[in-house]
Amino acid sequence: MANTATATRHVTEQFDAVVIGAGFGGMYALHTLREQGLNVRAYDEASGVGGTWYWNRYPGARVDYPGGPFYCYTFSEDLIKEFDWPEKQPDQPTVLRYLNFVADRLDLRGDIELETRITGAVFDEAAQRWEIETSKGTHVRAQFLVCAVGALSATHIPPIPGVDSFKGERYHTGRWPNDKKVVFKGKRVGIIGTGSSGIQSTPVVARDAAHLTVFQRTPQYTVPAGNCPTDQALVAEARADWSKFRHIMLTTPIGAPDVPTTVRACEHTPEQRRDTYEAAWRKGGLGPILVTTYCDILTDKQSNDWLAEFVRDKIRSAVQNPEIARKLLPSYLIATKRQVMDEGYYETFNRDNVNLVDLREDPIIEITADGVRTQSGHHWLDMLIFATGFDAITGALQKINPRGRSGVPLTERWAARFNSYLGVTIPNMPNLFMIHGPESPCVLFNMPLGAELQGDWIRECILHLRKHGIGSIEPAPGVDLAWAKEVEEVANLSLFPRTESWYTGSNIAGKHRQFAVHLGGPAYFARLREVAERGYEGFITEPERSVAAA
Ligand code: N01
Repeated sequence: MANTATATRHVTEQFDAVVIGAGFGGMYALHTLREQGLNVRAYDEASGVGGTWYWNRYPGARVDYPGGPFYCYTFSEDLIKEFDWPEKQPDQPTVLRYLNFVADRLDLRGDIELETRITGAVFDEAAQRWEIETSKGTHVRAQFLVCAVGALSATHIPPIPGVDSFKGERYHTGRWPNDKKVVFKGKRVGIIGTGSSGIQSTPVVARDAAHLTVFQRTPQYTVPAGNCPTDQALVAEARADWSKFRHIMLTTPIGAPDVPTTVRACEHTPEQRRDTYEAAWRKGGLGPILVTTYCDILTDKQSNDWLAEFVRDKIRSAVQNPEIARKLLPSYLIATKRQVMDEGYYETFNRDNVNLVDLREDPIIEITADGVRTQSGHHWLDMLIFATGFDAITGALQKINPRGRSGVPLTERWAARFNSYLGVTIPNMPNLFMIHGPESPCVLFNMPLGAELQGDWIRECILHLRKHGIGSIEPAPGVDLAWAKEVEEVANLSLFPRTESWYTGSNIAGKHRQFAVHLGGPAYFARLREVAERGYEGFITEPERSVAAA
C-alpha cells in the first residue's frame, strides 16, 4: 500500500536532497551535491558545524589517528594548502576550527540549518519523496535523504541504579558543554569508563582536580600518542605531490599514510620483535604499532598475544604500585576493541590524587546524590563524568527512525539485523543513503576520507538516476543477505569478532550482536565502484512518476 501518511501536512520547502548532519560526512555531501546543481539543505542539531568534533570537546580530546594533513578532506588541494595543522595529532579545537574554515571556504553555511533536529522522515511512495519533519515544526520534502548522522553520536549513559540522582555536576564526554568552561580545580571528580574518551580525559582532569576516581570495567591497552609539532617537511612534501599521498591513503587498509608491512611476527626472533615494537612505541601513534610492526596482529592470535604482552610489560613498568598495575592489565585480544592512544594515562595512576576502582572486583551498586556507591564503600564526588560511549554505528539513525516502504520504521526493519546493501543503502528505504552506515568501513577507515568516497558514490548514483529519469532506487530483495555474508566473511578473517565491543553492539543492553563494520578498506571502495560501473547492480528502480506520466 502506498504510504501517503504525510500528504495532508503543510510542506514549507522542497529540496532535491536533505542531508542530516553537518560533520565531515554531511558537509561533504552538501558540497558535492550542490556542486552538481542540486538544491540541498543540511540540518544539524548543534549550534555549529563539526558533528562529532562539535560535541566531543571534553578535556584531552584530540585526533587519535594519523592527523595533520591526513585527517581532513582530501579532495581539494587548495584546502590542503590553505590550512596549517600545528600538531601531528590535532586537538579538538583545531579540528573544529578546520571544519569552520571549510564551511566558510566552500560557502556552506547558507545551506545548513543549525539547532534543528530531524524528528522524523517518511517516504511517500506515490510521490517518490521523503517527507521530513524538524524540531522547529517545519516540514520539508526531498527526493533524496542523505544520513550523515555520525557513527559515534548517539551518546550512551548506562542504566546504573540511581543514575539520575546525582546532584553534582554531571557530563557525558560526547555531549560536553559548549557554553561554559568546566572547572575541575578543587573538586572531587569521578570518571566512569576507560575507552578512548575516558583515557584521553583522565590525565587532563587529574592535573587540575583535587581528587580523581576512575571507575574501570574493562582495562584497555593504550599506546603513546607521540604527539609533536607537525613535521613541516612532510607537509611540504604532501602539498607538493598531494595525489601521491592521497593514493597511498586510498590503498592502505585503514586509509592511513603509514605503508603496511608484510612481515609476520613469527618471522622474527623474540629480540627482533621487541626491537620492532619498541621502535613503534617510541614513535607513538596507532599507525606505527598496528600497521608497520607486523601484518598479522589482527589475524593471528599468537602475533596478537606477543604484542599484547609487550604492552602489558609497559603497563607494569609505568605504574609504580604493582596492585594498581595488576588492575590495569588488559586481557582481551589487543586492538579488537577500538585501539586507544594516550598522553600519560598509565602514569596518571602514580599520582597521589588519583585512584582506580576495578569494577570487576568492586562493582557499582548505585549512583547516589553525592557520588558512587560500590560494593566496598561510597566514593564522594562533586562531579561525575560519563565516558561511557555511544550506541555506535546504528543508534543515531534509529533515533530518527525513518519510515520507508509501507510506512514501516527502521527500528522494525532492523529488529533482527542491521541490514544494508553496500553499507550505503537499506532495503525498503528508497532514496535513502548513509554515510558511515553499518556494514561499511565507517569507524575502521580514515573517517573523513571514507565520507568523501561514500559521498562521491552517492552523488554519482543520484546523477545516474537523474540522467535516466529514475525516480527511486533501493536494494533488490535478498542483496542485503549476500552483502551481510560478504561483510561477515571478511570480518571472520580477523580476530575482531572474537571480542565483545561497541563494534559488535555488545555495549548496549538489548542490542543484537553483529559485527557491523566492513573490514575491506580499499577493497570495499572498489566494490562500490564496481556496482556503479555495472549499472548499479543489485538495485531496483522505478521511473520518475512525472516522467513516466509524460
Ligand atoms: O566510548 P567506549 P568512548 N559501568 O565505548 C565503559 C571514538 N573516539 O567514548 O569496555 C561501567 O570506547 C566501558 O566499559 P567496557 C573512538 O572510535 C575517538 O571512550 O564496556 N563502565 C568503556 O570503558 C572510540 O572507540 C576519539 O567494559 C561502563 C567505556 O565505558 C569511540 O569514539 C576520541 C559501563 C566506554 O568506552 C568511543 O569511545 C574519543 C557501565 N555500566 C573517542 N558502560 C579520537 O580521538 C560502559 N562502560 C578521534
